[in-house]
Amino acid sequence: MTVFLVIIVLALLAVTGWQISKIFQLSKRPDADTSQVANDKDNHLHGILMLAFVIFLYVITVYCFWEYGRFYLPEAASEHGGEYDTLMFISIGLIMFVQIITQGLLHYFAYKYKGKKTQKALFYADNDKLEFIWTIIPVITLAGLIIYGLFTWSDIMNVNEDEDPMVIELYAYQFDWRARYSGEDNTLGKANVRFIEGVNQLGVDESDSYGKDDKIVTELHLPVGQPVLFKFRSQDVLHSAYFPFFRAQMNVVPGMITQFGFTPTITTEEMRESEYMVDKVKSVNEERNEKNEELRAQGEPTLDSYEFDYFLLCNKICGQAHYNMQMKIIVESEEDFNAWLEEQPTFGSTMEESSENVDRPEDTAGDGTPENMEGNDDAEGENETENSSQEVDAVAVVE
Ligand SMILES: [Cu+2]
Repeated sequence: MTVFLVIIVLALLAVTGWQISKIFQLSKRPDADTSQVANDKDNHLHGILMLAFVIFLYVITVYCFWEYGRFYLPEAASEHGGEYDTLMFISIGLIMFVQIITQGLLHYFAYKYKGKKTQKALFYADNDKLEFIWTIIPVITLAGLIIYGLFTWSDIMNVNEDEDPMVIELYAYQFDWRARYSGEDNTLGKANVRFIEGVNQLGVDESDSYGKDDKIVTELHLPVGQPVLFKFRSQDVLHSAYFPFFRAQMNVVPGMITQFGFTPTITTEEMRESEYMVDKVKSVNEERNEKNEELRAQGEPTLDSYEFDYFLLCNKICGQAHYNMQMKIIVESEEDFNAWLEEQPTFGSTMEESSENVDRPEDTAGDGTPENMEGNDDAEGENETENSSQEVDAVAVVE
């Protein structure tokens, strides 16, 4: 309704403006120039406006770089990140250089050769030499850029199997991530959404021996300096795994496995101590403190102070809670990583535990009547207990 009213008001304003301009035209002196054809004065004004517009464009460009340049990401935290940044800076630099010159010339010529009564346009059919120059220069430049881009692309995308990368599956679903480490054998067990049941949230094939030692976790830990190969799988819709600090992104497509490999080079701790991050964290916390004063005055709960962490984000709008689809990434030393991984339960042990719980309903049901349950052959009762115990486990994994 409000939108409808706003549209009506805008339409009425437009009609008013049009009527006012008509009144101005009627009130002009009879000897004034009412011709629809632009005269020298109009052309001069348009020429000046063309110049003013390009100056405005340049000023706003410089201002944006100055003001928002600080939002650019810091040094890449992965091995290939530097290559990626160089490719991007060279491309942006080249585009900016050509853009500034051609845009400036375009507007300057519009001003310089503005229409004049005394001036007649020259008929000039073509010039082979000029056409050759303005074709061959972009062709060479673009071909160079594309070839350089292709080499960088294949450098980044081709995973060097000789480096023996650690294989990790990243599993996306509305609206969260899970990571599955491939265990001692560095081979992921087969998986399929059809196997999703109870605690087996990722649908790992229980009959595949490679899957027994897989470890499913809610937080991604990576050892610094170790090549990692990610295999992406989606449960439902199209997602996109986005690691901005590592300059990596890959679509996560239902029904197929996509992959991307990189080597993290900066630990979470090192990134926290970097000059860039210290400044950023400080400014975020200053803002939060200001906000907290307001919140305190209103008697509302205050915000926690911010600490930097790497995150895996979803970069495809995949549904209502897409904005909140993220998983913490911790890059740490190999010893810390190994100690952490050691503590995580394997898929095999999780499944065993869950089936044990199903076999012994008294453990989870806790109603103190195991004798009654044991003596009860009613299939319905059994199923009920099975479902409830699986639910308890499923919740434990999700949390
Ligand atoms: Cu998503």
